[in-house]
Amino acid sequence: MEQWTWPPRYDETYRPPEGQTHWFPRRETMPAEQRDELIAARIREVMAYAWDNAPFYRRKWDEAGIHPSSVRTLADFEKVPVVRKEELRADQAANEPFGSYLCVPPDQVKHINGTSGTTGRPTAFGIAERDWRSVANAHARVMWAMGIRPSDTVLVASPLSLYWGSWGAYTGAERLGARVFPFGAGTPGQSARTVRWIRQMGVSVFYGTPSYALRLAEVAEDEGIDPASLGLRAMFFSGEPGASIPTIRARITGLFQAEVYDSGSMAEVAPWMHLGAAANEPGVLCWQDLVYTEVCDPAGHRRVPYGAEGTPVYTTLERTSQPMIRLLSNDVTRWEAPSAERGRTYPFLPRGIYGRLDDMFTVRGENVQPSAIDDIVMAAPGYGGEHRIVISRETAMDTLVVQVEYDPRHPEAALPDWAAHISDRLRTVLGVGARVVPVRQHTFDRTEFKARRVIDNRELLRRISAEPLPGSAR
Ligand code: 8LE
Repeated sequence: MEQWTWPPRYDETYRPPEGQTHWFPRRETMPAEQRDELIAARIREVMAYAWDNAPFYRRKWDEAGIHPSSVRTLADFEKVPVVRKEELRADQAANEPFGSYLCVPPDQVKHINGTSGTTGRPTAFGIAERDWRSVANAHARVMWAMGIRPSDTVLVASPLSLYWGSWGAYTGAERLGARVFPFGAGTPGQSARTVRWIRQMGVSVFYGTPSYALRLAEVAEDEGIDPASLGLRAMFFSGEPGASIPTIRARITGLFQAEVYDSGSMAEVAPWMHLGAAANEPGVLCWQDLVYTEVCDPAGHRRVPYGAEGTPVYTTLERTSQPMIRLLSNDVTRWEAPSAERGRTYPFLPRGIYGRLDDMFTVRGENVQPSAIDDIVMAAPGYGGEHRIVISRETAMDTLVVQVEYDPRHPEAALPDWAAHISDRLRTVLGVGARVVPVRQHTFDRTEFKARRVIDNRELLRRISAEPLPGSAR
C-alpha cells in the first residue's frame, strides 16, 4: 500500500505486482507542482523535528535568524544555510560519537556506517531502526524502477564495511524480495573469484562502481571468459561518474551486454539512491519525495534555473536519526525540468553527476572536469584500460599531460599518431592543449572501488615554493 507520512512508516508486506512499472505510482507520477507543495509541508515538519531534537540545527538556524515556522514555501527554504561536511565532522568531534545532529537517543542507533575517511577524521553514521527500514524501502523502490524483480540475484560488489553504498544496495535488494549476494570487493585476488561466482550463482544484477565493472571485465578476459557470457542482465552503479559518461557507459554495455543504470548521491544522504535512473538511459532522476535535491549556484546556494549547471544540495525527507537539511555536495551537474514523458515527474540530471568542484582544474583559462577527459581518452580505439591526468606548472603556465595505456595489439610505430589523435580530440572538444603520452598496458593500478586518476603536481610546487630556501633570510 502506498504511503507518504512523517515520520515515515512503511507497510513491509507491500510489493507491487511484477508487471507494474511503479512501486508507488502516485508519489512517482503526480504533477511536479503538486508534489512540491507537499514537499514544502514535509520540509516544515522535518525542520521542526530537527529544531526540537538537534542542537546542531537549532544553533545554526538561530545564528541565521531562521525558525522552522518562517519556512513556508520552497522559496523560503532557499534561505536556509547549507550544511558543509566539515561542519558535521567538527560537530562529531565535539559531540562524540554521533554529533549533536543525532535526533534520537543514542541507544536507538542500531547500525553504524561511516565515511571511509582516508584523509581527516571519518564521520560516523548512526542509523536508527526506523531509518534503516525507510532506507530499505526507498532503495527497493528505486531498484524496482530499474527493472529489478524478486526473481533476480543481486551481487553487491563493493566493500561491505563502512561504505553505505553497499548496504543500501543490500538492504534494498532484500526488501524487494530479490536474492542478495553480498560478495564485497577490495580483498586481494577477489576479482577472479567474483567472475567465477557470478557464473556459478546465476547472478543477474551487478552493483558496484563503474571502475570496478571495467576491472572485472579485464579480469574475466584474462581468464579467457567473455564478460558478455557472464549472464548479467542489469548493472547499477554509484560512487563516481561513469554510468552516465557516454564512453564509459558504452564500454560497460558493450563488454557485458547488460542494461546500465546510474544512481547515487552521498553517503550522508541515505537513501543515496534517490538519484536513480529509471529507463535504461544515461542520467538520473531526483526522487524528490525521498530526498529533496536542489541544484544550486555554488556561491549563493540558491537554485539555478532548469537547464543550468550547479551543485546539488540535499535534504532528506525520511531520515529521523541524522536528518540532513541542505547538505552541500560540491559536486557538479546540470538539471532539467520534470517531464511526464520520462514516466516519473522528477527533475532529471541528463549527464548524471559529472564532477566535483574541488576536482575541477583550470588549464590556460579553460575549466576542465576530469570526467570529460576520461570520456575522450577511453573512446580512443586501442585504449589499454587505464590512464592518468597529470597537471604541472613548469613555467608560469599550467600544463596537462595525459598518460594513456595502449592495447599491446596496437603497433608501436603507430603510437605517435595515436597520441596526436587523442590530443587533437582533447583540443577540439575541451579547448585545452594536452600532451598525450602512450604507456604500456598495466602501467597503472586498477581499482576495485573509486578511481583516482588526477595527479596535481602544482600542489607539490606550491608547497615547495612556500617553504623558505635553506639559509635564506625570512
Ligand atoms: C557521479 C552514493 C554512495 C554511497 O555510493 C557514495 O559514493 O557515497 P560517498 O562515499 O559519500 O561519496 C559521495 C561522492 O561520490 C559524491 O559527492 C560524488 O562526488 C560521488 N558520487 C557518488 N555517486 C555518484 C558520484 N559521482 N555519479 C554518481 N552516480
